[in-house]
Amino acid sequence: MCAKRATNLDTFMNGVIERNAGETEFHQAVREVAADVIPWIQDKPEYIEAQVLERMAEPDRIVSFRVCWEDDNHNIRVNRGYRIQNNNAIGPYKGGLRFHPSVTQSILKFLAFEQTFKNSLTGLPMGGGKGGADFNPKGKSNSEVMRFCQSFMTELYRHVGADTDVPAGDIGVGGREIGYMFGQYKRITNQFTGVLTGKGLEYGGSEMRPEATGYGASYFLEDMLHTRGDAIEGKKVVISGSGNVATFAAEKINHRGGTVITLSDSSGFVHDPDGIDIEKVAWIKELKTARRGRIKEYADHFPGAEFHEGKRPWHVPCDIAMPCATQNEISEDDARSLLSNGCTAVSEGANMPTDIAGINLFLDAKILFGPAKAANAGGVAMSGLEMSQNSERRSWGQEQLRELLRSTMDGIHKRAYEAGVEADGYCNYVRGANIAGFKKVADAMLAFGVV
Ligand code: NDP
Ligand code: 2IT
Repeated sequence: MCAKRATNLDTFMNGVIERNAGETEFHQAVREVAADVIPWIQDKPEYIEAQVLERMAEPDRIVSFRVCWEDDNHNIRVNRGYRIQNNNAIGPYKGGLRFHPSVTQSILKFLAFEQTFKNSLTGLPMGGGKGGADFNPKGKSNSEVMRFCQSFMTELYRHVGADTDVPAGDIGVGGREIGYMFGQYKRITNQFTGVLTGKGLEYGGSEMRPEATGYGASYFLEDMLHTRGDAIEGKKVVISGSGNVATFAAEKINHRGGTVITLSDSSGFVHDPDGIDIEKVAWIKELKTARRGRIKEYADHFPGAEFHEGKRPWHVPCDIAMPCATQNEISEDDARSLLSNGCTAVSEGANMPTDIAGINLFLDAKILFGPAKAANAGGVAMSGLEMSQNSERRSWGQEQLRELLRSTMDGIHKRAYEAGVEADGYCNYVRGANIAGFKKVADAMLAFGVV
């Protein structure tokens, strides 16, 4: 690794691929950042000599462990749990936990790497981490989920802490799972600390944390539109997913006078040309959280809506797209179809939802493209504010937090805009977010010397 300094993208990526064989999602996330950072550091030898990018692409620590639990039929089940502690140069490791059968080390490494830049962009003192397990919460009883979460925390607790590493939710980890894990952490350590965020309001959670990612991605979209003197009002918006991020994004788009025409889950998408209004969004939230149902049921319940099995929504004509489900859900073909149908803005609520070829098409077409590490940073930013409230042992009011979320997203937009605006006035927010996110972490690492 020492011989391959970050002076050339291919040489750098060959090293990353060799050391992380088969971890394609991790390669993709690193390549996307390196493609912007390597040209930018060419006239900044301090970063090249200190091998800062190489160090950022090598997690500080990877913890992997067995999680045993007993299902309702008394079968013993075995899953694999992880925590990737990527970088704590600017604050304790911070990032979500994902419970999904597709979870691998590669996926969590890409997420922990991205989180490092995202957290830096928020302006708050948080390092980057991510974790989770290949556990599938779908179809499991509450008792099974509780036993899994307790077993998971029985190992994780020794690696985390309010000043060390503060996990939160992600796919498959919401309020229910955070509650079970916090309860187990408290039971094992006999300490009530801010070790997790996304907690319930009764036990140290923050107002606005559930809303923060989806609302934040809509605010980022709004900030991008404002640079062109435009607004969300009157726009047709295609959204994927129907979980935490998607439903709160849909709610905020409605507040701003936009029309949401699709939502989805892993079985397919629903298209409602009349618009998925606030009442319908509330119905979906109840369906997906309390009843743990499928989006297909929406089309049975609301006349005029159609369910498209096994399909993604990107071929439905729209003005704006908000991918809010999972990684690589917008392929090059999907991006082409969005562009040819007139889409002029994309705000990524999910992490790495657009593949590199898709991103390049959007940038070449010079549409407004808000990359995940900027657009969805509202969630982790509100987690940072939950940490502050926990440290103070006080809870701030909803109105104050609502304003803080809005101003934090403005700050993220400003940092990405200033580092990404080009000579012709077009803003490449991908480059802006990568460079602004990199600089703060890199400067902290330089201050520490060789560690
Ligand atoms: P949820 O578990 O609440 O919802 C996930 C949604 O995405 C569900 O509708 C789910 O469908 C769908 N989905 C998940 N995996 C797939 C897949 N492989 N193919 C198609 N659809 C899929 O998660 P969140 O809303 O919290 O997370 C969504 C995205 O946002 C993720 O990329 C996450 O990393 C990102 N994110 C989340 C933040 C947060 O604060 N929660 C913060 C920043 C980013 P189904 O029900 O069928 O599984
Ligand atoms: O991807 C993300 O930013 C999250 N899942 C939220 C992380 C957090 O610590 O709130």
